[in-house]
Amino acid sequence: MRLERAHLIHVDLPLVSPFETSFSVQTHRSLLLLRVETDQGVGWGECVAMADPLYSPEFLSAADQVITQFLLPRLAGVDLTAARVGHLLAPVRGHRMAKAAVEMAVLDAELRGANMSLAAYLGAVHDRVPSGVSVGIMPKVDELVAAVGGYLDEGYQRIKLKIKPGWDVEPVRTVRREFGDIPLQVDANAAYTKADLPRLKALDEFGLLLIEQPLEDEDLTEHAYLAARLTTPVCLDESIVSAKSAADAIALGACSIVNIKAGRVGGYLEARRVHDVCAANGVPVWCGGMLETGIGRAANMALAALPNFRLVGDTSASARFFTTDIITEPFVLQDGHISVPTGPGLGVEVDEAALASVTTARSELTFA
Ligand code: OSB
Ligand code: MG
Repeated sequence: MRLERAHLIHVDLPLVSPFETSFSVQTHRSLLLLRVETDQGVGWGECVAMADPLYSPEFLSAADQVITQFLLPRLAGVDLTAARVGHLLAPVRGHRMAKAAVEMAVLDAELRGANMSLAAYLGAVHDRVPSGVSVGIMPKVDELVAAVGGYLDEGYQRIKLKIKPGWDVEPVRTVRREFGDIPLQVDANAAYTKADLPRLKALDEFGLLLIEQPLEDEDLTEHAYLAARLTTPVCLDESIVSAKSAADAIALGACSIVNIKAGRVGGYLEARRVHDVCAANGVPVWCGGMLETGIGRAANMALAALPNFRLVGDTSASARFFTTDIITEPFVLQDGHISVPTGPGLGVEVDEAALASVTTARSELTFA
């Protein structure tokens, strides 16, 4: 397969409601889509970086630059397969979310040409995945209770509460009191330090499924310290950037569960390697989310259908974040589950006219 042309498409979509985490309040999702044209057809990728470098060091305008200047030129004039992309891009350090978008677009083009679904290519064993939801920090606990109640009514099978110092024990206690023994977990996005052990220990009494990324990305030793002292299992998100870092974190005792986001680890192929390393160590994984459009959501459903995705993920319906997923047909909740696409490649069709209506910037690159 030969790369002929690429389009970088910046999009802005309003969110159905503000999404607050320990690091930001989002009212809309700015995102970057990548459309590649090859001699075998078109492929789509989505870059999960956010507008600002607050969740991870990557951010959208930097992703555009690194894809344009350093990543796509390395694929030009090469006999391309998705499996070769990682090696071709390896000399460029970091920028995993940008690399993941490139690999995803190549994968989509290749698999469409081969008439194979991403789920089949990755080794999926389920045709639908259970759906969980990540619930943001709210101005008042009452509003949180109303939001959680709404999601449970819709059929979501697991609730994740975003926490930060000052918004932790109280909201968790209230949600437990209101909704009883629901599958419940929390995500701190690195907002605590080792000195917060007593505060985090106070969450133990609520029987949470896990606590996600309490400490800084690089604090593996500190996570191990915490994990040895909490009864709530520690799960890592930001800290896990590769299969190697997953192996290291497990060996250190820094976590007993891993959140897999393909963008964070450099692509769906590395995500599968993270899955395999965790499976080999008896560590269950679940699929994280980054407020994806239907393009990224489609790929996440395929990934989440692998056998070691034993916990419910942030695999929500499109309507969790967007009124209309005007990029692709929306992913909908049926009986608390979402169907894994079966069509070739990502298995979704991009509505290019609708996409044009939300595009804020677009550039085109041509390759010889
Ligand atoms: O830490 O999991 C996270 C969204 C943006 C950045 C980081 C995170 C999140 C979420 C998941 O919590 C949201 C989703 O369902 O896409
Ligand atoms: Mg997280």
